[in-house]
Amino acid sequence: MPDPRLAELCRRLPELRLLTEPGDLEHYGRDWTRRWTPAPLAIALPASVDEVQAIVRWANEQQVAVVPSGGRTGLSGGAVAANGELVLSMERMNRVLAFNAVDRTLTVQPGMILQQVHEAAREHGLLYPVDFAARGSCSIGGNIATNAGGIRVIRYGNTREWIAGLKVIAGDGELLDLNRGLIKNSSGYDFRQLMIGSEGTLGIVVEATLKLTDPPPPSQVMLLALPDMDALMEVFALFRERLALQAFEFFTDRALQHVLAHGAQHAIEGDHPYYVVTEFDAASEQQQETALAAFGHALEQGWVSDGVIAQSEAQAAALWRLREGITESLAPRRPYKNDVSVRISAVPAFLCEMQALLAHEYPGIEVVWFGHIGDGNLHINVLRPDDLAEDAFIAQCEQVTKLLAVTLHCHGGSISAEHGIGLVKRAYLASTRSAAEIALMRGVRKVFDPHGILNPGKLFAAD
Ligand code: 2HG
Ligand code: ZN
Repeated sequence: MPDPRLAELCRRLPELRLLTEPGDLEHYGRDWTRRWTPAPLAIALPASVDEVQAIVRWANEQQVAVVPSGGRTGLSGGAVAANGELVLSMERMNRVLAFNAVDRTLTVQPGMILQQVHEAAREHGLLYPVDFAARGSCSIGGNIATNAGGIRVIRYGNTREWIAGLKVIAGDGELLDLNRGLIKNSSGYDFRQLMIGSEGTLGIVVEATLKLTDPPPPSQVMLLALPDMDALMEVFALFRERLALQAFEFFTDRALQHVLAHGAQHAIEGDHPYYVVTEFDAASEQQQETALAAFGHALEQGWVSDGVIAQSEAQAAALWRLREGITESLAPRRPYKNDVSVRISAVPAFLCEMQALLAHEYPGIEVVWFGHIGDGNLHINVLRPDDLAEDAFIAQCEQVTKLLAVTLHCHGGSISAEHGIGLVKRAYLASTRSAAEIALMRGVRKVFDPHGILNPGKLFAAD
């Protein structure tokens, strides 16, 4: 017997592609967290703004919750549908709609894969600079929903900086055309910015106008081996001062071992506790010499134990793989993840406290650290020991996250730097945002989504 609500949806939108097979429900009902059992009502794959709008109107009338869905590469449960929701997959809305050479903007549909956005910008001799390891699978709509950051924030900032305009279907079904690509617009509240990072709780992005920029100058990629954390911060300060950095990423030896076991090729002999992959402008011989001199200075000071500069694009890609392959190499272990940030100036003190905390709270448990040290964002992946049941493991990790949240609070940091709050970090939102802010967030949500149908339970518990 078909669900009467779905029958009504099909009556209204006879052309809508709707999936209800168990395999599809499972596939579209989960993200990379793999912690919740997917249980959506159905999957809708709209092909137009009109269809999205009609679905949202139907959802309001039928009181069906809607989970907006992109590439589902999220790590915070933001795209999980485990409670009979309708998953609204944007994967068929995946085209470039317009390029404007004068404005230097690219207007795209939300289901476009990030890598295709990069390629489309490149075809016009320009760059869309937000970039990270999931580029081949994540969608631009999901990037906007989480204000995605990644590996080049140090140079280009987060997704937020690159959105010139958004078309959005709000929770009540209204189509909003936000900012329309304007650079200057001092006409009241900027709802475009409010939508960015709202994790699908205020509206569904149906079109995005992205800013593009000049392609980066030729660069070089360097892998460094370091003896300790203090050295890491010294090298960062030195390189930031002398070089034009495009990226400065770090990982520990533990992280490296996982990537190597996953097929990556190492480039430095011997055992070293920490590594950095950095990329910097190297258009001129002078810039290349400056980089070598900075490396030499770090070596003399004992901040760096060894290093290698990529001699070809293939070698640069191989060095990057050591950093970018970490998440994938750990994925089979389904790690418990923390994605935290502090101001760059607070990194050394925070790292010190966090190291002590984790060593104390996770004795005998493998903890893998890596991240975007250049912008204050650290990833902490905790691996479940074989002899510990999943539930007990998560309970232990949640206890530690509470302590971590307190430490973060003391340093003025954030419990989610770039993955979003979703379901995973919901209980800790109050460590980063004040009670007054959360009350306002709930109020804003009511304005945009009066019936609470958009991604309920994500970011904060449903009313
Ligand atoms: C990265 O920086 C991603 O590689 C994933 O943000 C981080 O897996 C993680 O914890
Ligand atoms: Zn990251």
